[in-house]
Amino acid sequence: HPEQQYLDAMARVWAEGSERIDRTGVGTRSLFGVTMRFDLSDGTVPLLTTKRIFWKSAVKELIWFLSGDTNIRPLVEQGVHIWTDWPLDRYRRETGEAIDRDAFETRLVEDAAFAEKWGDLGPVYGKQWVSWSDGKGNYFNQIANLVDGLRKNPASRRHIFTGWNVAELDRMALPPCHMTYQYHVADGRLSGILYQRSCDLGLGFGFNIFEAALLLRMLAQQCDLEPGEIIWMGADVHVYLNHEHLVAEQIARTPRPFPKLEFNRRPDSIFDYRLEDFAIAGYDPHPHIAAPVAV
Ligand code: DHF
Ligand code: TMP
Repeated sequence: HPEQQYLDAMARVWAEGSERIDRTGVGTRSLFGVTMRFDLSDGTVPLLTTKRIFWKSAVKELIWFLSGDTNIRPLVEQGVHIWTDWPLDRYRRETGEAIDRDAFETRLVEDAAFAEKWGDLGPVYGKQWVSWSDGKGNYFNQIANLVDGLRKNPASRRHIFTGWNVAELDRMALPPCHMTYQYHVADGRLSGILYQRSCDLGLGFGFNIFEAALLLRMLAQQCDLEPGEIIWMGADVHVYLNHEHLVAEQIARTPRPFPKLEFNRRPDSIFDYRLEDFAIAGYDPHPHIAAPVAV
């Protein structure tokens, strides 16, 4: 089963990873340089089955990236809480106010001015993907250029977009983790590589690999190509020390078949997808396992 690649990586990082105190202070075990490959040609997508992944949240996050937005307000409005901890942390640090998470989210939704001031992550993914600035008034839509390039010059070796804008890193709440994507067309099939500089195997990975596969399927649909493979290359691949229960439980489970993704329509452009366009069929995961996120 292709999910075994993930379970093996988890077990190996836990058993052999070098232990260090990381930026968050939680501590991790980490290995450097891990590769996984997932075949998408049969219509399946790598949505983990050894623990439920809230895949609708992942779809909403991907659509939010493509909208160019970097403010978490629209995510919170849609019931997606995965980014709340970072603006919340900044708010608490800068105001000294001991606001709880729910109250902070309520304020973001109800108060537009508050959300503008406190809900923004800085020039993260969305900004770099669709309106990378050269600082001289020129903006680059890397995603539109990618689609154009795949259509007009499929054999190119330059189908790349990246969030790693060196000039703006210091203004980002977090520098991009899933940072560079490259695509390749062969025999009418689209394949992709995601280079992830830093990977939280317990929490982030399940979202990151699924969204990379979704994006590939969307690009294939827009460019009239068949899906090939999604290849994942992780650099610092780690498990947080407070995820021991997650590792133990998850690697003891047997993976079930990956679900299939179908599109309910063909949107006019890569920027017009909505949640209702995605149909995930046959997703029958083991139960969710809660684990704390290191901020
Ligand atoms: N920091 C760290 N330490 N790990 C991350 O994975 C991470 N990911 C970020 C931002 N910073 C990060 C953005 N993506 C969750 C999933 C993805 C994500 C952030 C958080 C998460 O907490 N997932 C839980 C709960 C999901 C939910 O409530 O919907 C999970 O069990 O999947
Ligand atoms: P870092 O910036 O110090 O590397 O910390 C980022 C942490 O967040 C690290 O544990 C990796 C994790 N992460 C993911 O795994 N996937 C993601 O999509 C994001 C945003 C973060």
